[in-house]
Amino acid sequence: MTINEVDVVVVGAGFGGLRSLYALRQLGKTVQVLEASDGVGGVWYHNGYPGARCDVESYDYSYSFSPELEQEWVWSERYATQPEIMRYIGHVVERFDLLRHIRLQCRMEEARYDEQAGCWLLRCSDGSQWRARHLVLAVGQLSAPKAPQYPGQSRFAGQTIHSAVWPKQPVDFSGKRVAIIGTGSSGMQMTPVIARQAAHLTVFQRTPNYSVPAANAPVSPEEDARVKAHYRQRREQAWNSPTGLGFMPGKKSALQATPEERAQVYEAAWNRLGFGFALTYFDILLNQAANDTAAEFIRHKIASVIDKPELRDKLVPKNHAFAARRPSVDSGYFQAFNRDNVELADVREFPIVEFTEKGIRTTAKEHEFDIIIFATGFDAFTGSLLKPEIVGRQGLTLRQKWAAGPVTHLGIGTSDFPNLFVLVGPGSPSLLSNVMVSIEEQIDWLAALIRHMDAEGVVEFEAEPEAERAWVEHVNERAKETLYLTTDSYYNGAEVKGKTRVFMPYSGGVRGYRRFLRQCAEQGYSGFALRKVPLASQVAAVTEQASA
Ligand code: NA7
Repeated sequence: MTINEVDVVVVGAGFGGLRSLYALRQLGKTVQVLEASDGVGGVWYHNGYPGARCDVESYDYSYSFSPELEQEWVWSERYATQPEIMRYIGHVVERFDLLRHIRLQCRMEEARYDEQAGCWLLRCSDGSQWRARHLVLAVGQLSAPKAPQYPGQSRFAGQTIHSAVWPKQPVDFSGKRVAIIGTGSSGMQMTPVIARQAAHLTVFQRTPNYSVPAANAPVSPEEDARVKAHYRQRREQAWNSPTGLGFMPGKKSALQATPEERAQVYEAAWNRLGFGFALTYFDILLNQAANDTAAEFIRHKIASVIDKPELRDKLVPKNHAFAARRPSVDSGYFQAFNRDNVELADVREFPIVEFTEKGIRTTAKEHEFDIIIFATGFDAFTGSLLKPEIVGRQGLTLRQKWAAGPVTHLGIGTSDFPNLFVLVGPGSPSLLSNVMVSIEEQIDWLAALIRHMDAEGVVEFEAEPEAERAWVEHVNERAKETLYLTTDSYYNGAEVKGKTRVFMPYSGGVRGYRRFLRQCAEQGYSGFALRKVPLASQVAAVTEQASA
């Protein structure tokens, strides 16, 4: 069996993988992208449910590496829909001639580090094998869908769909009785759209979620020209903002403002800012009392658009701090419940008992459906990283190494797994940031590291155990300053039963994170061992000398 040789293998052809491919090709490296599915686009390729839309503004959720690309691409809406994002991805792939380096329907099943040679050996689902100095895991943080298993699930005679494995053919909801299980961003986005098409829609809610209106709108040619005339400044602002979204936190504490002032500030943010609402005062995510003021405002806003009094109390979130789990940025979710054909099923009050041939039986009654949609989210952060067998030094697997939670230095590499680079994974700002900013920051940093390795004749880089212990501690310390630890969420591993409970993303912001990356590089990649001869070969040589 031939083993294909390249400098770098990138796993995943989503935004991260494509950007990695571009950056590493620019370095002059031979790069192979391996993608399990039959198309590029990663999570966007699969999440084609009705209403799927980015919750970050289009101009910010796009690549910044090419001013020409920035200028020529025209976004039609403030928040791009999934089809428009897919068109953008298609354009990027074609414009930068990326497709010929991507192998589709090729799932990396095993990666094994060859300690003597200092390179990775990969085995894939299509039988292909690869050898590469560097392995970049760009597998996504929300790409391993999860769904509960109910008794009788296979008995259901209708169609069952997961929001993250959406069929490529359009689903016809007209005249259908539809169920959505889950009220995270996916459930909240699809609800108003499906409600308009279906005969009847039942939304099964476990935890009422906070949401801020998207205030989505078409982009006018004037607006487009205005943004493009100052695109660099806009990017600078995003890079220098804590979340990469361009919003700077207010200088004041929410508790210093008078109730009238707060009402004004919150009202203005509510009508325009989406996620930026959480930064109106600097302490909304740091202090419970400050958070209460924002949460109270939102509860009032949500209740005010719900016509049915009996639903207000059920739909209004109350048991967790605003933004301690990811809020949604919606377009008419709560208003959808004013329709006669939309029903809420509260699974905390009446849990789902089983699936039947006709639908779902709760402790209250049997609901009949033609289509049941699982909008139940993902095994976040580590789900896709731990799926393949990744074997580092001495047979140690990544699953074993991270059994008590992911351990990385700077969210990038982990000891015993040299030349392995995790893109926007645990320990990096990742899902707490505009992920596009984080992707570009990290991959440009890796490209610089590889350039440095080449210049110095270094063949192996590896996180040092002491450095990764210190980084994990720092990630935890930063999280303790926030309200993120006050509730269960996918940030802390609570989304999957039995998953180790640790806080995974870095909450110190993209600006602070960039400082760490720069400092690390300036100090000769401190915290990473850089070796001109692979460690195992050095050890072998010393042993040989000693025995001679
Ligand atoms: P999320 O945000 O993880 O939401 C999943 C939803 O599914 C959430 O409301 C869950 O309730 C619910 N869920 C999960 N399991 C169950 C069961 N067993 N019964 C009832 N309800 C359940 O995933 P999304 O796909 O919506 O969004 C993912 C990200 O995409 C989002 O954060 C944005 O970044 C974009 P819970 O809250 O756990 O009680």
